This record gives sequence, C-alpha cells and structure tokens, in this order.
Amino acid sequence: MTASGPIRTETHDNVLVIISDNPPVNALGQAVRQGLADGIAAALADDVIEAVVIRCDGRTFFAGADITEFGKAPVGPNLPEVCDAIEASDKPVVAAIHGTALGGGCEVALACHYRIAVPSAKLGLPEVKLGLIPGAAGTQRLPRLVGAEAALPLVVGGNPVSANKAESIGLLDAVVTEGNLEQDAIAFARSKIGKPVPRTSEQDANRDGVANPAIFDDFRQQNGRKLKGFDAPEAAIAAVKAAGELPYAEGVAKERELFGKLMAGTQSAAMRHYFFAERAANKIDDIPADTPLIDIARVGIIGAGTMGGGIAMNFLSAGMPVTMLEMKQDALDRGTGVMRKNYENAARRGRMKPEQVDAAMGLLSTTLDYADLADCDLVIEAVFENMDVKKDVFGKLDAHVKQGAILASNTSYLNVDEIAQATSRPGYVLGLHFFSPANIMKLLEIVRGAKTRDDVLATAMKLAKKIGKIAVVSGVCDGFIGNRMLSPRQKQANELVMEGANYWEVDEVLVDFGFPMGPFQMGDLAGLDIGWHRDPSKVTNVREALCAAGRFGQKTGKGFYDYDGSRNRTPSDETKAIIADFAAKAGREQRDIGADEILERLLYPMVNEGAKILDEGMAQRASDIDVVWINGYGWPVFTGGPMFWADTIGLGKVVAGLDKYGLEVSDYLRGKAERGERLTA
Ligand code: 3H9
Repeated sequence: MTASGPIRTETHDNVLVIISDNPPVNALGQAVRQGLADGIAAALADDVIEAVVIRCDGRTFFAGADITEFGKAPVGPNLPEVCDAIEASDKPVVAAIHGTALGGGCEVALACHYRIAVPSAKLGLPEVKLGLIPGAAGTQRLPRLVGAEAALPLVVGGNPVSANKAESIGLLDAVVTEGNLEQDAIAFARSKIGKPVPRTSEQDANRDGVANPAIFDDFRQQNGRKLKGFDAPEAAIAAVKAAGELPYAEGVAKERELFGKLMAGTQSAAMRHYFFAERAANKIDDIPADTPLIDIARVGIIGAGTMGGGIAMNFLSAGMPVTMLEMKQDALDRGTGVMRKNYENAARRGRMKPEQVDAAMGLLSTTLDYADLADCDLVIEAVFENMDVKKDVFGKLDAHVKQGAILASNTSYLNVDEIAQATSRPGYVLGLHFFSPANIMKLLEIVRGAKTRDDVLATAMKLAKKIGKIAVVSGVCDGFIGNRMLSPRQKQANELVMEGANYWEVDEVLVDFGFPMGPFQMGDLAGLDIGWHRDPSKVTNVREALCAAGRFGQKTGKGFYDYDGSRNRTPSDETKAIIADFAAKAGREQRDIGADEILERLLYPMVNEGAKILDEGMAQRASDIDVVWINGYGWPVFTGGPMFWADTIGLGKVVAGLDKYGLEVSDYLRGKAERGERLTA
C-alpha cells in the first residue's frame, strides 16, 4: 500500500486499486485530484499492473468537486485534466461506485473506461442546483455515452438516478452485489485486460440529438415551468446540444465557456450560498453536537384537521406510529379519510406503492381520550389558533402525557412561552411550525422557548431530518421568522393598491421576480375568509368587503380575481370597484405606480424586518432567514433568499430606498449599510 494525502493505492496482483478517503463525502479537492493523477501515473509506470479500479472509502463515491474551493484561486491539477488522464490510460480503468457519484464524481466515472455500482448507488449531475453546469466534460461525455435524450434530464434537471436506471440507459456497465464492490470491481477489471479500452469521449450515442433536434425543444416545453428564471438549465441544454454538433474538443471548449460564465454570475453565487445555508440551518450554535437525544418512538397529534392530518403523514411516511386525538369521532373519521385519500393520490401518481399506503395508514391509531397519549414521546398540537384553546390543550397534555415527553405547538404566531406556562414542564415545550400542506412543504420552523431544554431542541432538529424537513430554529416573536417578515410585505401590498397600483400588477411584479405567486393570488388560494368575523354588515377593509360580497377566493370561483372552471384567473371589475371605493372613502389619491417602486416597497421592508430579527437574535444567522423564505414562501432560490439578495444589490441601496418611501429603517440595517457590511457571511 502507498498513500498520498487522502488517496492510497493497494496492489492486488495485476490490478491497482486507487482509494479515496476524504470524509465526509469524498469531495474532489486539490489533494484528491493530485492523488488520483498520481495513482494513474503509478499504474501506467508499473509493468506488473494491467488494470485499475477507482473506489472510495466511507459513505460515498466522490460527491462532486469541492464546492468550498469555488471562487478561490485554482490549484492544479484541475478536474478536467485528471479526468483526461484517467481516460487516456491504455490500461482499463473501472469506477466502483457506492453512495452517490455526483457532479465531478460522476464525471470521474464517465472518464473511466467502465463503471460498476452497487444497487443502492445513485449517479447524477446536480450542478444546475448550484447554478452551474458540469465543468469537467460531463456535458460532453454523458451524451456520447447514453444519448442526448437520456442525458438531458440528468444534466438539465440535476436529479440523480438509481443504479438500475443508470444501467438501463447505459451509464453503468453492471450493477453488482451490495457489500462485495471491491472484489467485483477487481474481477471486472481483470476481464477487460487485453481488450481495447472504450473511451467515452469517442462514443457516438449523442448523434440522436442531431438526428432529432426536436428533443431539445420538447424538453424545454415539458419542463418550462420548473426552469423559469434559472440561467443554468438553458446553458445545460446548449452544452448537451453542442455534444452532438461539435467535435469533442470543441464541445469541451463550449462547456468551459458556459461553465465560466455561470460560475462568475450572481445566480450561482446565490445557489451556492443556499447549499451551505441549508446545511448551516441544521446547526444550533450554543448546543454541543453530542448532546444526548430523547428517543422518539411514538408521536401524538392533537387535531385531525388539514394541519394535523398533514403533520401526522410526515411521521407515518417515516415509519413512526402516530396516535391522533380529536374531540369528536366524526372529525377523526373525516381527517383520517382525507389522509388516506392523499396517500392514494400519491400512489396513483407513482410516488408510492399501494402497499406503502396501507403500511403508513396501519401505523395510525385514533382516540378521543387524552389518556391514550400517555406513552407518546412527542405530542404536537394542531388545534385552532387561539391562546386560550392552546393553553387548555397543553394543560391536558401536562396532566396525561408521561414525564420526559416533548410537547410541541404548531402555532404560527402565538407566544410559545405563554403556552409553555400552561404546563408544569416548560423545558419540554417548543414550537414546531409546519407549513401547509404539511405533508408536502419542506420547511419546519422550530421555535425555541425561553425555557426549552437543549436536548429537546436538539431532538427536534434531528427528528426534522428524519421526516425529510428542512428545519430552522426561530426565537419567540410574533409570527416567528417567516410570517413576521410576510407582514410588512402584505402591509405594503395593501398600501400600494390604495395608492393606485392595480392588485394584479403587484402580483405580477413578484411573479416576474421569481415567486410562484403574489400576495393577492396567495390570498385567493388560501381563502380570504380565513379569520373573517362572518358579519357581512361589518366592512372595515377590502378583504372584509370581498368576503361580504361572497368573494372568498379560488374555492368560490371569485376572490380578488375571477376564476373559470380550470382555475384560470382574470382581474375582476367588482374587486376593482371595491378597491376604488375604499380608496375614495379614505381620501387616498390615485397615481401611476411603476414596477420598480412596487418591488422596492414590497421587498425592502422585508429586508428591514429580517435585519431586526437578526438584531434581536430571533434567527441564529442571516442564512437561516433565507432558508425559511426559500422553502416556506417560494422566494426564488436563484437570488439566494432575502438576506443574500439584499447583500447582492447592496444594503446602501436598500436603506436609500426605504428612506425614499418614508419606511422604517432599523438601526441595525442602517449601521451595516453605513459600515459597508453584509448581512450574510
Ligand atoms: C461539481 O462537481 C462541479 C464539476 O462539474 C466541475 C468542476 C470543474 N463540496 O449534505 P450533507 C459537505 S459541483 C464540499 O449534510 P448528506 C456539506 O457541506 C458539485 N463540501 O450530507 C456538509 O458539511 P457540514 C456537484 C460538501 O449525507 C457535509 O459535506 N455535487 C460537498 O445529507 C455533509 O453533507 C453536488 O452538488 C461538496 N461537493 O448528503 C453534491 N458536498 O457537515 C452536493 C457535501 O460541515 N452534495 N459537502 O455541514 C450533496 O448533494 C450531499 O452532500 C450528499 C450527501 C447527497 C452528497
């Protein structure tokens, strides 16, 4: 055995095995690249060696280039050079893949002459998710190996494929038994000795894109909505197209040009920020990583409504038993019926197998009696958003649920500390704010009360990962991180329409920015009657006037907008008249308001609120705020989230804009702007 940094080699008679050990994910940093290049050179220089295997220790094959090196001065050898050296070898080189061969890792595999993997392995080119395209000839080798049509979803969509799928499209030569990868790879390599080595760059499956150029437009058409606003997917399509149209070396040059442009752009910077933000959000700064966790085997849910049902589905899908409590049997029956229907819909769409529906629902039990929650390790309350109701529930939980269990509220605004006071164990109380639909939406705000214990918080964070959520810790404040920042945006949206902006223009400005919908479309979707007092004679604002006119939103076919049977919306004359009437009564002068003013007045106050949240320590770090808004409210990831976006356009500009419109500027934000600082690290 010889070793150089994270790479070592082992000789098995005539086969050299090159092994990377670079935890946690075998990222292809400089030392790894150097070690790989040295390993190949050593194999070529040794007459005894007739074949090479490249594999990784630890949990995964190379998961990509080392993203922490991006933006720094490059130190050779670079990855394209290493890949070329592997491919140029005249001794067969086999990639032996387990875990995830992603990005540069997949490109290393493509440069090898053969690729084999265990069944649990995944392969992919996720660079678009970092606002990039593959930069080590992946866009040129992959189509040559599997064809442009099969390459497009991998390169442009960025989602990995299973080993079986990879084998079926020709990306893998064999899927081998789990647990025996190295031996199988050595045997496979030996079977190829003496045969001409197949080089991916010399294959020609990419000609399908030349024979049928319509595949590119078809792909665009099928995926248009998902790709809207992003720069990288279009570059990825261009690169795959070039793989069919240009000789290999020219295709590689085209890829490099596109890669370089994207790497220097703001979208990739924003998406790389987001990559690390999502991982940082997992970490709780003042709690040691080795804090002992509370074992969570059984979960109780109070309330079988939309929220309670959705929350329960998260745990059932993760294989955890749930006991659901309601006040009346018919509410339980209704709630569990909706859950089953949701699962069955998922099965119909192929997202789960029919037997998984039964397995999940089989883990659910229901009750009308708090005593049946006694053994739960975690109980989440999802009842009506009212402090007295919540306190009553927590009092009952305190009386019935075993000591040491975590008691959580799904409140979206209320004071978690006050709720905790309804129990004799406030240390075990915290907020778990799920977003609707709770079985789909990724975001979870974990609300840390003044007395919440470290182990309770750390357990909640760990559990979030288990049920597939992206969790962010928030302090106790009105609306926590997400809804607190939504509030000034909504206030400005309402003001703008009172001053003469059309409400659909306000929506359009946000959609053009990259949000899936604007505030008035969102109101229509959620239902304008949420929280309405239900007295049509009492009308004090536009929303109440719309409700009084039976305009409850999409569900009644009319809200701010009119909807046809397919939910296509058009601005409504009735709504326009209602708004005009309110503006006139309030003596508000109407004027033309441009898109720039609309955007600035909607988003700058959010940045200010985010700055206050940071200043008060309600968020641990600015990037947590970005994670909340990207995952909970559709803020476009290609801008990096509100805090990163503010840094990108400049805090001075944000403050000047707020001043111009006479809006609040916090001392924290003004100070940062004056000192030329950023909000994000
Ligand atoms: C690329 O390859 C460009 C090339 O085409 C061209 C080059 C010229 N680099 O996610 P986890 C860290 S672009 C550096 O929690 P999991 C991560 O930050 C790259 N660090 O684990 C975290 O650190 P910490 C294309 C990385 O098991 C720790 O590893 N590849 C990298 O849930 C654990 O990560 C990708 O985009 C990296 N590439 O998921 C793949 N990857 O503990 C990106 C991870 O300090 N990676 N880290 O917070 C992933 O998708 C997931 O990490 C993976 C594991 C699925 C591999």
